[in-house]
Amino acid sequence: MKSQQARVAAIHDLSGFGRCSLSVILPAMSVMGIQVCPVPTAVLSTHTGGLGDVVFRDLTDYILPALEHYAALSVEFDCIYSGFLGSSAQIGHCLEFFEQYPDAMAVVDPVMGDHGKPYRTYTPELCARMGELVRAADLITPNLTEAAILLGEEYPQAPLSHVMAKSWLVRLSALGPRYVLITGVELADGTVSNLGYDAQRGAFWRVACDYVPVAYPGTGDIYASVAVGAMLTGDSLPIAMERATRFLEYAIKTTYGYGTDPRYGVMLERCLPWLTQQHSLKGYETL
Ligand code: PXL
Repeated sequence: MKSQQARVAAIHDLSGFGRCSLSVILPAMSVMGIQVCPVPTAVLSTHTGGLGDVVFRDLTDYILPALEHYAALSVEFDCIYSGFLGSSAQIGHCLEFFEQYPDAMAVVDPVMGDHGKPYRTYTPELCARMGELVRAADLITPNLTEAAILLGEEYPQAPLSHVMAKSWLVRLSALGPRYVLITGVELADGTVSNLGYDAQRGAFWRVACDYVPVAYPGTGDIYASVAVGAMLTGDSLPIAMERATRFLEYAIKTTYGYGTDPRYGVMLERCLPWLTQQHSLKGYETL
């Protein structure tokens, strides 16, 4: 059963409030014309970023039966995209998804932490096993915190030189993935940039972001889903990176202008139509 539209299995949590994970991935990719099939790893009342006592229901025992059902139906996927995982056993289940669909693009957003710290539910064991998943990926989208954890490096306290940034990209790709995207990197040239590397072409890219003095949850999920959605609909890597970066700049600035509680996430609903429009994207640079 091959569909005309790209079809993605998204193995992420479903957080009811706070605009992250499946709650933002589904609308963002859908509006780009991609069919997203959610495979929830856990159901949470909110994200884990400062909204109090989260109600958390683990769905570890759901993932493999769901995979078996899709295989029995001969449903095909163009991409398997994993994100926030609720237990270390789920790493193995994601690997089984990748094995069942060897032709699908394997995307791993190695969700583990932000701002130099792991998220509350991410144990050292879960972080260690995330490396296994990264080895099986074609494309990974860590933020700088996650890149440091994957490389066993300290979170950088000073801006990264271009040489260091390139070395991190190459070392991450040496773990397995052809494409590496690192988000939110403060570079020594004074910019905060999203970086990209295509190991097959030996090509390094960067897209500089406008700085806004506030951090919203879910922006990494939106970045990864728009960048992956753009690649699945034919964009080159640097254009996909730029589309995702420009969209987030727009969503963050829209939200910042209203002064809403940052823990509630970006006002995605107001901004989604941007993703249906043509934009002239020519702001990427080589790194
Ligand atoms: O956006 C990453 C993310 C996804 N899922 C949950 C989270 C977070 C970040 O805080 O808490 C449940």
